[in-house]
Amino acid sequence: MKFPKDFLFGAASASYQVEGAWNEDGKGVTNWDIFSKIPGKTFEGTNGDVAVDHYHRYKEDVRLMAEMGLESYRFSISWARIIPDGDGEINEKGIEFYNNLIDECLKYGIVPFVTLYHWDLPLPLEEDGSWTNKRTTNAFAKYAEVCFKAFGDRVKHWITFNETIVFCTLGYLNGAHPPGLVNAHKEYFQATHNVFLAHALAVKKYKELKQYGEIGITHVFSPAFSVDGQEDNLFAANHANYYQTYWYYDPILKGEYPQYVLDALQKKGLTPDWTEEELRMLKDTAGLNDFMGLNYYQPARVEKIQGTAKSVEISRDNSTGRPGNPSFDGVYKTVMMEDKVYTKWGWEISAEGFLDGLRMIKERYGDVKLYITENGLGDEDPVIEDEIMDVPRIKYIEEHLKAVKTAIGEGINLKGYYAWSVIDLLSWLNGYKKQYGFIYVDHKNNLARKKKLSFHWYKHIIETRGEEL
Ligand code: BGP
Repeated sequence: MKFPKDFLFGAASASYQVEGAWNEDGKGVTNWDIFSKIPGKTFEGTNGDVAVDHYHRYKEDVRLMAEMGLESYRFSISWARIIPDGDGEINEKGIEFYNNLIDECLKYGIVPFVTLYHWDLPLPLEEDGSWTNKRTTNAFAKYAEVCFKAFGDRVKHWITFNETIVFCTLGYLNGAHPPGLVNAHKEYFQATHNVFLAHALAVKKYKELKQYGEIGITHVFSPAFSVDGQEDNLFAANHANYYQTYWYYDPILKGEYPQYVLDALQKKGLTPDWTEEELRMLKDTAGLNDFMGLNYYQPARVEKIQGTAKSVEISRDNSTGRPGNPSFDGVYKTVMMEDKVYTKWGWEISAEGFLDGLRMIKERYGDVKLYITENGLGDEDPVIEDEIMDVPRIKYIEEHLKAVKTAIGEGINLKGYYAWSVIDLLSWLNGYKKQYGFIYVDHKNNLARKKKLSFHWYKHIIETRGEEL
């Protein structure tokens, strides 16, 4: 079987992780420009000031993507390039950069798939309460509208937010992302609600503009499975799915929050401040959302914590996705299992978990259109006689594409696959050491680009539309 003709083979990046040019052409300062420079916050103090200089080298990068046969490029817009202070004046130079990038993609027939928010927030908004303040929600709606009007004639695929769970968990519970708060439970839930509301406002605006493209959101997809058949662990896995998946997907796809979580929040006094009007807004826009983007790296293997364990403060080292952390409410923890396979960074490799998770999504949300907006292997790539022999990455993507194929065969409505990442880039907490790209960046040689083995492999997969998978 070949992948259907309308299925997009793509790859992804995010502004802060690739662009660099952090203070050029009128760009405003962002939360990450500041946070990454606080000692101890990032791996070996790395930051995105230069990143892989995509801002200046986008033409070369897009040409390489075209050579690879890439059908679609998922990238994010840096809000602070468009509106430097978050909700004030528009910076024409920022508009110009993304116009150029979009046009460069279109020149080669590469479909731009644009994320509006991949974590870099203009500093004035960050300093005014970040996502706990509805000022940020409203500012986002305005920024989204500016982008729709500037780019919507050519961009027909929009993602409002990337992985709300990650920037909220790491920002408000673990202290590992801005604003760097720890165990701020109330703020955490408030921030998630304000993001869902911002998403709804943007979706509504997009539909009003009648640009006839599609808009959705991207969430982490980390389905939870019990470590065994024991009742308390099965309970824990279900509990984890409610907090880690349904809390994030339900307001978008069903237009309401899961009652199971709402009840617990009410008991604990953690219910976000919201109005009837806001809740109605979620309800009214749920049907307008066109798709759900899923970023899948690994499933969660879950075990019930016995007794009255308390949630603990989690350091940066424990915030990099490796299992072993307790849930914020002390109900369960994620664990590593002996019979599973893990990457060098302790992330489980499981295409089966991917497929089972997709089935779970279909069961709960029906026929919703899905894109895999990220999936890939973080590794230290072997270099043999000057060639980057990233065979483990090829294996990883191969297995996961096979799962996608099986899922499509089962009637799951999957319309595209975006490998993370198109090019080696800055990992938020792992610096440049953890590589994901099809294109290698030589940090010892003026950031020169080089094709990896996986580049040629992915090109072949795209050319043959995955027939051999
Ligand atoms: C996702 C993010 C990406 C990217 C990826 C890999 O959560 O959306 O931006 O960072 O994870 O993560 P890491 O670099 O930590 O391995």
